[in-house]
Amino acid sequence: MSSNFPAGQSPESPSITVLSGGMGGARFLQGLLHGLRSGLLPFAPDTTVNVVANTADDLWVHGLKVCPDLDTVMYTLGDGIDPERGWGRREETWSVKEELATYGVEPTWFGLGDRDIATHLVRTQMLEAGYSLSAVTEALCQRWRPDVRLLPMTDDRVETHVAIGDAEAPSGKRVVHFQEYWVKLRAEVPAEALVFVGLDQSAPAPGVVEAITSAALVIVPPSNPVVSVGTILGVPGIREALLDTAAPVVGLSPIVGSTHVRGMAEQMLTAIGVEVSAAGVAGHYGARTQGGVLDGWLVDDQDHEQVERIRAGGVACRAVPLMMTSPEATAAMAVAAVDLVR
Ligand code: FO1
Repeated sequence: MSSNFPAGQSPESPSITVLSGGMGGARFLQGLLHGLRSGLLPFAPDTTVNVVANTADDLWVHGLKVCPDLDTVMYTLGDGIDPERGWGRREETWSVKEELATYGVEPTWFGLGDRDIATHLVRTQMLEAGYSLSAVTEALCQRWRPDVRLLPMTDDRVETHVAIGDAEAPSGKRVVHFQEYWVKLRAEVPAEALVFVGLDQSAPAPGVVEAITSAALVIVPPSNPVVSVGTILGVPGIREALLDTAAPVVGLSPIVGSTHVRGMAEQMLTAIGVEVSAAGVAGHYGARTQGGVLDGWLVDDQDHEQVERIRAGGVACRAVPLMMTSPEATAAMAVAAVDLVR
């Protein structure tokens, strides 16, 4: 019954579903769409791409709801992103931020640009009027037209908090919001533990489970395996959908050599005791045949010696260039990912 399918999808039209964080996922999506729309992938060029995006980076700041990963995907695919920063708007100005700092209003360490603030004002007003985050995201995408169906992983409030050492604290620790850890502390102190506030009580947003169970292919891009993909997998019902789907699930390693390409995956993997390597992340996600999520895993050429170990873990594996240096290079990665599991 096509009524079981989300709007715009029917049993006939296959879709590709991507579980995405912010910058890494957005850059991968640029290449995937480039490859798909130019016929480089073995899918109809008009195949729908669903994006299930992480929302645990979200935070309330200056009374506004900020959704970094949703906005990074939306701005990147809608051609509004600042290419140098990789987040926020290009042609941005910072008058409001400067005025807030002059008032001495914290946090001064989190940069909200004037154009970006308009997005948060629209989102906050709609949330306060009773719209769900999914409805807000759909409305914002009417303007940005990102060429994907952008779905928050959940409409419920979930926040990643990080426990760090604090000599002054009686417990020797204090907990900060993920954004404070990443933006203010620059992830320069060890993350001793991660707390995913609200995650266990959250539910998949409308269309998320169907986007996974009705997909022809599910991709885990080189997003942060702990605080982006890990949080998506932590929403009750999403892991089950990945085990149920007839689609192959293929991932691309965010770790090349002994560290992340960008971001703070190394610190996050270390916080949860996972080996910081392509094979370590593959083992953390697990083979779908053994209750995990992966059927296939691409590693970078320089990690080719880990391929056998990953295959031994029940996951198909190949070493290819994994540097997303251009949409064409990223499209080649997407082609390799599809080839690995078809
Ligand atoms: N990242 C920074 O390094 N500094 C910032 O001041 C900053 C502000 C910011 C505002 C809106 C937004 O959507 C993203 C922002 N980011 C900033 C990036 C953000 O921390 C990351 O996109 C993710 O949360 C981590 O991947």
